[in-house]
Amino acid sequence: MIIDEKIVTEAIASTFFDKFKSCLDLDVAIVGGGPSGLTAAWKLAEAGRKVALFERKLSVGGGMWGGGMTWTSIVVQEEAKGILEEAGVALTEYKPGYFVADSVAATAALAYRATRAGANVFNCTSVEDVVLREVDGVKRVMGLVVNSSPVEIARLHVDPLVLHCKHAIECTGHDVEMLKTLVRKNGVKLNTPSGGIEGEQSMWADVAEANTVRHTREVYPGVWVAGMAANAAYGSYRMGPIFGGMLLSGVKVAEAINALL
Ligand code: 48F
Repeated sequence: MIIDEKIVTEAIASTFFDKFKSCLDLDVAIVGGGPSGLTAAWKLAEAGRKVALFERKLSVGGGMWGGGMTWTSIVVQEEAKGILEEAGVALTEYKPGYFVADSVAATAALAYRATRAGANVFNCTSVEDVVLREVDGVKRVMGLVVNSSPVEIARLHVDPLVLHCKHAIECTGHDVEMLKTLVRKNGVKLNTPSGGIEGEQSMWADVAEANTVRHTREVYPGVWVAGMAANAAYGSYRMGPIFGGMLLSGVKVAEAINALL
């Protein structure tokens, strides 16, 4: 076969734009491709929902690749180990209740399961704003405003593009970036004790892990928080490289949204 570069180019352009066009009306849009976002994408796609995940960086995986301090092992507790096993990740019990996995294998497995289940992943794509609508006197987030990450990094003056969704999941981690934009630009009240973003506290792994799952919920009409963003929104602690809460949070948000669709 003689390879024609034009056909390679055409294959990329047409399949990518078909994928993008098919995502203009989503069941669920996920912002951030760390462990919580990838798990939510996997479970929602597996349930047959139209889902897309937008990740600013070239690679999905967020803070999971690097284990603890770049030492590439992660720990999960008993309640979450089944999620990694289901994804095909090998785990060993280090001490009773503490299960260890290779962080690269775990991240790759979540990304594979999400995409294989049918989630559309757009890497190198930054979410810079949300779409708001008022329905029956209640404002609701109805979509995302996205731009190419290189455009954002180079600070080029290029307008973004927009897609609609029934539900958006804020999975941007410690920075809780999408929620901050929603509050800063619109002065809206969130479903939190203060009505604003409570902010993340220092390290307390035990409490933080339970709270990550407890705080996974709808924080504003149309917007759900999961993973570290749930702790930042509702004011709980950080937990470092134990990842069970992130995985369980991804499953919880997927199940909660799936039940509404
Ligand atoms: O931080 P991250 O891994 O979030 P997570 O799923 O997991 C947290 C853990 O990794 C770790 C921890 C657990 O033990 O404390 O930190 O809650 O992934 C967040 C992803 O969101 C992307 C960012 O690049 C990262 O990959 N992100 C952040 N802001 C945006 C974004 C944005 N505006 N648009 C698109 N992606």
